[in-house]
Amino acid sequence: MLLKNKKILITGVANKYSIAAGIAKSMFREGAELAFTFQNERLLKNIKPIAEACGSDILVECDVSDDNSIKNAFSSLKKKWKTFDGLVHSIGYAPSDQLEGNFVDVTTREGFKIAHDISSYSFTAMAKEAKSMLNDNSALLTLTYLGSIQTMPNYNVMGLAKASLEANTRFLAASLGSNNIRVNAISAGPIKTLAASGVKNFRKMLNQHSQRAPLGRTVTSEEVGNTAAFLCSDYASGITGEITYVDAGFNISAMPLKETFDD
Ligand code: NAD
Ligand code: 0WE
Repeated sequence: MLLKNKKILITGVANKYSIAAGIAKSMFREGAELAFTFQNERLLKNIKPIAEACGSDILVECDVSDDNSIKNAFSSLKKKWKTFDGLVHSIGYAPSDQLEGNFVDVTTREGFKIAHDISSYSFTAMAKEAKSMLNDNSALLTLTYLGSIQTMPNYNVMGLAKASLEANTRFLAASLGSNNIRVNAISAGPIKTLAASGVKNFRKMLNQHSQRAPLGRTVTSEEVGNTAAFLCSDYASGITGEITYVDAGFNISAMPLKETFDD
């Protein structure tokens, strides 16, 4: 029970395929008490059964594009939890027109602004509101992707936003270290979630991933969840400002596995 007596707030569950749902499952198994935020009413019906399965009846609306919504979310949470021990940020968004085509041709000022606002600034914004409610030995965690440091087709401005999110993780770690709050990120391999479902050639990307990754496969949300549970637990008390790859080793591999050359 890695997370016994830990209260953890989970953002970014859209449905059962969400990485945040895999994280919730692992954290609940490890004894954490959970609360959830949801982006809007439309998603509430998907999240309710997931929260219920994790023994939670704390569901608060939080649209991170709106400062008031963030403020209201934390004041609602405060009625249930005076203090808590962890926050999982599993939120990313860019307008769909930014995620298809040649980077320099499709990227706009507005698309750039939205991607960075929702995918990076929101982590700072939530940390700002959470700070006064976080206990000693708390942990913040966000989700990033390899597109922050390597190029690939179509990820485009999201890559820039993830680079910002990773720097954000380091600056938050430096900023909150003296409060004994750790801040880390998981860089997950590609997983078929709602955010991935509209992406062109996603199936082909999953195949490429399996061929190049040392483990010869993709990863699951539950595997990301297990690492998330560790990073938010006291077993990770010496880790902060770090990006941990949960990608079956893909990021260390420059070529497909030997076997794929043989045929
Ligand atoms: P998902 O669609 O299940 O989750 C994305 C979440 O972002 C949704 O719950 C959505 O409600 C939330 N969101 C978007 N705009 C928001 C707003 N304005 N306010 C509040 N919430 C908002 O997809 P996912 O793949 O689970 O994505 C979760 C995180 O994991 C994202 O940061 C994503 O970039 C990252 N990630 C995903 C993959 C992948 O391949 N699926 C890989 C690495 C990292
Ligand atoms: O971070 C992500 C998802 C990012 C994402 C996806 C969407 C699709 C729907 C952000 N915003 C939106 N907006 C939408 O309207 N991933 C790591 C998954 C992902 O997305 C890609 C990928 C991978 C991998 C987009 C293009 C290329 C690869």
